[in-house]
Amino acid sequence: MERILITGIPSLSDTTDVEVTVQDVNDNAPVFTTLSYQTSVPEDALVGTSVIQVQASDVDLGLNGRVRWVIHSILYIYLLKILPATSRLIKMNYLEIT
Ligand SMILES: [Ca+2]
Ligand SMILES: [Ca+2]
Repeated sequence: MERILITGIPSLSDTTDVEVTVQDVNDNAPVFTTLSYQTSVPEDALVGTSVIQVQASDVDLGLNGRVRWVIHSILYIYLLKILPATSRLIKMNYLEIT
């Protein structure tokens, strides 16, 4: 809470209390807890098998601190799916190594 003073001519004045709430802006990028992950999964593992859980944090508040996961690799986009609630990567299709 801040107090504001206003003056005029002739020199009369009054004061009032003003409450200013500073809102968070999305000025921080999410940061992975670990720089890279390495794991393995059998090619005959069932669809839905958990492959790995990744983690990232964002110091912004509320929605600004929410991390959204997207798989960018064309190769893996059909093979793996990331579950937003748990940031867990699961197997979506059968993989075959020839
Ligand atoms: Ca952020
Ligand atoms: Ca912020």
